[in-house]
Amino acid sequence: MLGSCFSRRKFVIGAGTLGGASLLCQTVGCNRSATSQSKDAALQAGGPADYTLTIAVKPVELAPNRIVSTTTYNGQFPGPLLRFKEGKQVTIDINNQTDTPEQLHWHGQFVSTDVDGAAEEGTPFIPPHGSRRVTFVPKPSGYRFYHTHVRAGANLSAGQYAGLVGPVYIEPKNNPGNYDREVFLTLKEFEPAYSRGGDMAMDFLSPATTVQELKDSGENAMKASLAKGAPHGFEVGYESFSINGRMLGSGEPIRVKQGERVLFHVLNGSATEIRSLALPGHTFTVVAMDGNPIPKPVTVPGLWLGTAERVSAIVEMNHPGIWIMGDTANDDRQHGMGIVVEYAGQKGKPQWVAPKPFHWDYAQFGNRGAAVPEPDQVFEMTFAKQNAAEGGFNRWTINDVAFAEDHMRPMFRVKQGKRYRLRMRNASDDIHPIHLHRHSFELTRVPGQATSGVIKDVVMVGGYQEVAIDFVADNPGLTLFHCHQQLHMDFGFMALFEYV
Ligand SMILES: [Cu+2]
Repeated sequence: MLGSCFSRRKFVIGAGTLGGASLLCQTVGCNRSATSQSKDAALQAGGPADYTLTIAVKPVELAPNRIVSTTTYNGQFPGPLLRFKEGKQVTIDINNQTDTPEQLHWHGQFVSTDVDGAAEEGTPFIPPHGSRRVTFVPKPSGYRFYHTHVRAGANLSAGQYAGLVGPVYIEPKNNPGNYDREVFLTLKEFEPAYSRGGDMAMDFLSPATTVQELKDSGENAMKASLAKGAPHGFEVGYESFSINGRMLGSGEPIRVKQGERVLFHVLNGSATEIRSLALPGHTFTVVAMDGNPIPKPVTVPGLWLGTAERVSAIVEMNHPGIWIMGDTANDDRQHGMGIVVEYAGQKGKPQWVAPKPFHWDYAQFGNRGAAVPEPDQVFEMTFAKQNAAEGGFNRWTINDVAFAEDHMRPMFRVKQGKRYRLRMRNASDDIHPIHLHRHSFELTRVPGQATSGVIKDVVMVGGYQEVAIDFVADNPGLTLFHCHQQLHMDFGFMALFEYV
């Protein structure tokens, strides 16, 4: 056991690029036998795996004249759709044909720390030119996904800037779905580059209620930094935009028939961006968020998704034509963020009609104002930005602590079976899609209003806004909490929960 831990530690230090991992043995202890357990599991499972995922650099044809080289699963983007059955154990071999250690994170699933795919929790790396076999029981049912979970830092070809994203669907034991067919859409940008300012949508979250104290604090910090002559911290922009790895107009259209009810499973697979999606003349009836059914279906004019969020929505095909389903941001759509929806028997050029601006109010999907159980404990969290503080990158803090190699110690302690509330206060002007590993949470307060019944694993916390989420500590082991925006998580925006 000690041997495996030491060798992993040595290997991690040798790899050099993985922030936070080298202190793992010291901070979380060497008495776990994760590596040897996984080997045992491989031996016991024997025989071939149910699935094999191979990580390798491959060309991806976004359009006939736009072929990018990026790291993929099985040479394709997105990675293959994995359809699991809830409660039926699966064995997956993950091969890493790259020169760097990898982590494959099973986003939204209640798995163990050995399988989850986060070095910060103690998951062993998939070594360069090596492989790892994982075995787990998929749950909960619904729309999940898998993606890489390594620090990219300043390397725009690493982490989720690459093509390491793929959808998972866990079939429920009973499927009550009232639809004719399913279509999976993964939204993802390619060819990233740094910039000094963003053009990220900011004003779509509703209501726009902000907290003056947070605003004062964030604005004062920014003013002080700029007064000292600091530039704005780096942001990331992209050259190419795609749905299912094809730029608008380059891939096969979605072919539909009038009257069909199509269930779209939409994933924002971006490393850093927030996306919108609209289909002219049609509405979306949202039935699940992050794979979890909402209390009752809600019809909206379009969707907004923070990084790593998923929405499952039924579109009734009742407006024949050839349409562009795409991002409402003209520039992003014109650079590829869209897909053609083609009704049978219709001809002509795909049409885009800009929708009226629509807002995104999480509370509309829940039970407005309904009571939720009182938590056993409330954790207060304040998120803050230190402008351009780390080599030109913004540094991010939770309660004034930036997660880093020397700050790997768990910040929050939970007891199994207890219910916790995270009161998240954003003292920055950026939107943060916040993610909790290995657990789901319930939205209990979104800006200005109480809510219940919406179960998610990512939620956007708007600039200077406050959001509360509740979760039950029901999956022991170190649990990572972080902003899913790669530039934020890589520069401090993480914390660990430990079970005590
Ligand atoms: Cu963030």
